[in-house]
Amino acid sequence: MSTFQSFPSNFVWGAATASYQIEGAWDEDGKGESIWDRFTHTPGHVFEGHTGDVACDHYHRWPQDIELMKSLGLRAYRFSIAWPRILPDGRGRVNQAGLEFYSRLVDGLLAAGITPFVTLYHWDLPQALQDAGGWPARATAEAFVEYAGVVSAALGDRVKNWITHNEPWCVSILSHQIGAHAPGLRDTEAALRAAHHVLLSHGWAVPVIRANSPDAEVGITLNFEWIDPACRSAADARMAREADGRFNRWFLDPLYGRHYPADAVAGYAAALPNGLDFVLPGDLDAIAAPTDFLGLNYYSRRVARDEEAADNLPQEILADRPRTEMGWEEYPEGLYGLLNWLHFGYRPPKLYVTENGASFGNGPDAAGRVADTRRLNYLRDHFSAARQAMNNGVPLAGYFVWSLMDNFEWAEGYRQRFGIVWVDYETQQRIPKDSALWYRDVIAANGFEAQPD
Ligand code: IFM
Repeated sequence: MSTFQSFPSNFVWGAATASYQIEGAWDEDGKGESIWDRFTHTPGHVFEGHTGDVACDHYHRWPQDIELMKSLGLRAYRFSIAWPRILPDGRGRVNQAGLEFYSRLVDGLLAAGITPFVTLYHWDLPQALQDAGGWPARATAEAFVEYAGVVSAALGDRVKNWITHNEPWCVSILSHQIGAHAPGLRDTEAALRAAHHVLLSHGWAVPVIRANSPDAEVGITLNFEWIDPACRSAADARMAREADGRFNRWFLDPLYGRHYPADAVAGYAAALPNGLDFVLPGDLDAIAAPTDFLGLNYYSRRVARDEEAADNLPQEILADRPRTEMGWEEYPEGLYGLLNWLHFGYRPPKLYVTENGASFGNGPDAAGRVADTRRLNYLRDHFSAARQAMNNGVPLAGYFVWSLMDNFEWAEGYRQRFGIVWVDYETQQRIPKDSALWYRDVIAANGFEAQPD
């Protein structure tokens, strides 16, 4: 019996990257400093002091990279714009050279028959705005709207798919509470202020982008974890609910007009002595601006476990699951669960998987082949999960593999490789891995064998 999983003919098969992770050219052609330039240039933040100064040198090699995408048959390419290339000081003076770089890239993609999906903010805030208070300051949300206006006015005639922000959880909590990403703060209240201003800037920018880019579709990308309690104890169930509130619903609920979730607000009470005083009248309406799609980034699930509970499972029995080299559990069922939950619970008009992929370090063998079988299997299992959710009526319109090529993996530097294309950082040679060649065939056939011989 055939197990061929076919997809709708207009399904958007793509791959994704982000500016700081691939471009390099960190100080060329009038670009201003970003918080990631500052963070990586300060010792102690990133694995072995790696930086994005050169990265994949995509700033200079983009024509070849478009050829690479074409050779894989990609229908769409999701990339982000480096804000400080456009507005080196965050606001005010526009750097035409920066706009021209992205304009050429967009033209090149369109000429190759590849639809550009532009993310406006994938974490490289101009350092000048950080110096003025960064995302915890409301003025940064105003600056974002100015930036979104400049970019959408310049590219909006050709770019018709816009993502305002990538992963507000990372921008706020990971960067301002946990301190693992730029600007490296450890302050929960600042993190929640940052989260609010990121969401607010999204809501304010939506009508501006629509005005500048007629017929465009506009959305936002959140990162989700599927969260399960470790066992059926009440304590674990509480932990799972709390993690879901902080990780998923804190961002999702306000976008869909439901305010910040009351249980999570209560859980943060100690960190918020002044409550949600940063939420001003009108903000929640602005954040809930109707969008055309929701982007979902999915990698793994989290198992919530109350360390203190007496009736809890021992930690060891939870550890025995396949994991990627990031230590993230491979759990395609979580993607299925999340797609159903988002569709039936929130009803976005359309969904995209804007990122999904896995870090495995396999490199070229003597013949130059990169046999990344585990990544290929990971992708196939997750595509299958997505297809199953679509069978339930989930309006999934496309899927972007993370990532087109190996690149700078933030605090992990270059030691984690998420690409379907191998990058030799010494020579900048690109080699499509087995997963890329398989993906090329999936796109060509618009589907795949779920259980290959
Ligand atoms: O590399 C990142 C990307 O920038 C955002 N989402 C998760 C990826 C893997 O960690």
